[in-house]
Amino acid sequence: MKIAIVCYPTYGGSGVVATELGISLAERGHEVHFVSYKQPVRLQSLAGNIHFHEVHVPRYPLFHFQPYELALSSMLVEMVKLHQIELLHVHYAIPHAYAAYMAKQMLKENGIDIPLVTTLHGSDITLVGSHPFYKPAVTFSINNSDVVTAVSKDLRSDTFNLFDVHKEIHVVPNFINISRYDNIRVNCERGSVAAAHEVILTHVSNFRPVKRVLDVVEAFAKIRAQMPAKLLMVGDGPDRLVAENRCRELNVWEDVVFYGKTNEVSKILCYTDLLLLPSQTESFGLAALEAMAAATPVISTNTGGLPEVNIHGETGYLTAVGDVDAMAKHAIALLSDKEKLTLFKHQAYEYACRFDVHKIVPAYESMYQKALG
Ligand code: GMT
Repeated sequence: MKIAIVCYPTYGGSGVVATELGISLAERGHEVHFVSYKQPVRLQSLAGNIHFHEVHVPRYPLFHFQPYELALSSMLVEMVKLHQIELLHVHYAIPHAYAAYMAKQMLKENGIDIPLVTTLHGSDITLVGSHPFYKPAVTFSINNSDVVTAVSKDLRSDTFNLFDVHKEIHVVPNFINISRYDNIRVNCERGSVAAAHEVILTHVSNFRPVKRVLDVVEAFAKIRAQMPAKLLMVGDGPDRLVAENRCRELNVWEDVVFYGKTNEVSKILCYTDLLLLPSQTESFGLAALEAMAAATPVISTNTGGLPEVNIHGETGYLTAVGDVDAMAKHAIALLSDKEKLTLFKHQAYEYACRFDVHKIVPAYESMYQKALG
C-alpha cells in the first residue's frame, strides 16, 4: 500500500511513534511518504520505499501567522496525485487532521476518494485540542476521519468526555522495537557516569510544565539524602533552567547531568536503575515504555494512560501527581533491595514485550483495511 504519514518531526512522542510506524510499514513492504516541515529526527535514512516531503510555507509580509495548514493540505493533494497515495495517516489532530480533511475534500473534486486515518496522541486532546479556540475544528476533524485511533483506553475516554464525538475510536497502543533493546546492557559503560556504589536515576521528557520536572529534582534530592545517587536529565524545554536552578538550591547539582536533546537515549537507559516520570498528565508515556524495554523499572504518576503501561508493584510504582515523598519512598525502598530491583527490571522488560512493534503494527494495518473498505 502507498501511505502518506503526516507528523511532527520533533523528539516528542507522537513524532517518534509516527516515524517508527512508517519505518516498520516500509519493512513490511509498504511505500511510505512522510510529510512534515522537517525530516523527522528518528528518520535516519531514506531507503527505497521511504520518502520524505518537506512542507514549505512561503513567507509573505501580510501574514502575521504562516498558513501551515493551507500549505500542508495543498501538498497532500499534489502528492496523492503524483505518487498515487492510497491512504493518509495523520498523527496528532492539530492541525494535521484538519488539513488532511481539506485535502480529502479537494481530491474528491478530482474524482479521488482518499481514506483518512487519524491517530490521537494526548496533548492534542487533553491540553490543546479542548481549548475553545480549537475545539470545534478538532471535533469536526475527528468526526470526519474515516478511522480514528487513540494510543490508550484513557485517551479514548478523555476524547469522548471532552468532545462531542460520535465516531468509533479504536485503541492502538504505542509500541517499541524490542529487538533494539535486547543487548542494551551488554558492554554498558556505566562507570562513565557513576561510581560502582552509586544508583542511577533518569528522567526523559520535553521539559514542558506538564512533565513536572521540578518534582524529579525534589524526589532526587530526597533519594540522594539516603544513598549515593546520580540523576540523568534527558531532553530540553521551557522548564530546564528552573530545574537546573533547583538542583543548585537543593545542593545536588554535582550529582545531576543535563544532557539536553540527544539521540543517545538507549545508551543512557543502559546505565539507568530507575526512571522517574512525575507527569501531570500523560496519555500513554512512551518514555516509560522505552525505559521498560531497556529493563528499567519506572516510578510514575498514576495519571492518564500511565497505569496501562506501568504496573504498580510489578514494573515500578504509581504515585499521585505531586506526591514527591511517595516517589522518593518507593525509589529508596526498591533501590535498597537488590533482589527486588532485579525482579522489577525483569518484569518491566517482560511487560514491555507486549508492546513490541511486531504485535502493534498489524493492528494499524487492519485499521487501514477498515478505512479502505
Ligand atoms: O508528551 C508530550 O508533551 C509530547 C506529546 C506528543 O504528541 O509528542 O506526547 C503525547 O503523545 C505521546 C505518543 O503517543 C504519548 O506517549 C504522551 O503520553 C503524550 N503526552 C501527553 O499526553 C502529555
